[in-house]
Amino acid sequence: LITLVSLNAFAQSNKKIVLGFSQIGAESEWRTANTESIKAAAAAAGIELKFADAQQKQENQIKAIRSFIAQKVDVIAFSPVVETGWETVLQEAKRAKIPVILTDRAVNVKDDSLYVSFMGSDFVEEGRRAAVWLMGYLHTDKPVNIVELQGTVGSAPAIDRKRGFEEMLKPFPNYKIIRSQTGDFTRAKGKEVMEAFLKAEGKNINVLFAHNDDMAIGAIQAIEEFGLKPGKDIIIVSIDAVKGAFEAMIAGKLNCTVECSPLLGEQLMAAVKDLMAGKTLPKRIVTNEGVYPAEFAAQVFPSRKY
Ligand code: GYE
Repeated sequence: LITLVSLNAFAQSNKKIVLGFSQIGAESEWRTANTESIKAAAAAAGIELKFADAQQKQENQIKAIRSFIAQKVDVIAFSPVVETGWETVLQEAKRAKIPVILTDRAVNVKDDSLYVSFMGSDFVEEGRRAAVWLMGYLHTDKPVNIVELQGTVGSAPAIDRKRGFEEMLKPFPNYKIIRSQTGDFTRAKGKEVMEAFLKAEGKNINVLFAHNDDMAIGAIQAIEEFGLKPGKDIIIVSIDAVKGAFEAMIAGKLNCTVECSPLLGEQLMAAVKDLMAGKTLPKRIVTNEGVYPAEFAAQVFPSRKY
C-alpha cells in the first residue's frame, strides 16, 4: 500500500521518470536494434534513460544495477545475460523499493517477487518453429545430420531454443544433432565453431541450426571457405530475422529465419509509465512473431524494421 501511495504521488508530480537500463552488450545485429529501440523510445516518452553496456559480462550487469540503486532511479530494467545468479542484487533492488522489469531474457529465481514483469519472446516456441520448418522443408525419413550453434552458455535463449528444437525432433529419430557447441551469439565465434564442425564432419553435415542469425552468417562464410554451398549443400535455419538474414536468404545462402523481435522499447516505456502511475503490470508480456522461409525474403525485406 505504501508503495502504491508513493507511486501515485509521483504520478501527480511532474518530475521526469528515471529509468536505469543494463544492456548485455553489442554482440549481434539483434542487440544493436534492441539498444536503438530502447534509446529512441525513452527519448520519445520523455523518460530519462541511464544506459549501461555490460560487454556480455554478468559482473558488469550486477555493478550497473547496484549503481542504479545507489542513484535512486525510479525503475530498473535489464536483459540478463545468463539465467542464474541474480538473487542477491535483485533483493537489494527490492529492499530499496525500486521495481525491476526484465526485458528480452528471463532469470531463474525461486522468488518471482524479485521482479515485476518479464517482457520478451517465447524462446522455446522459436526453437520449435525452427524444427517444424526444417522437417516440413526436408520432408524425409532418410538420416539427417544436424549441427547446432548454441547461443551464450547459460542464457535463456540458448537453453530454451535448444529445448524447443529437440522437443519437436524427438519423435523423428532420423533427425540427429551430431555436434552442438556455443558460438556465443557472435559472427566471429559462429564462423570459428563451424570451421571446427566442418573439419570434424565435412560432408556429413546436412543441416545447421544456429540459435541466432549472426552465428549463421559467420558459419556461411566458413562453409563457403570449405568449398561447400550454404543453403544448398547444407540447409541453414536460424533465429532473429535481422536484415542480414534477409540478405543472406535473398542470396540463396540461408534457408529460413524464425522471427524474434528486438523492438521492445515502446512496450518497455509504456510499462514504466504504467508502473509509475501505480498500475500493476502483467507478470509476463510475450512478443508477437512469425517465421520467414527464403522464398518470401525478397517480398518481405522492404518492410523489415531491424
Ligand atoms: O537472439 C541474439 C542476441 O536475447 C533474444 O540475444 C536475444 C538474443 C538474440 O544476441 O541475437
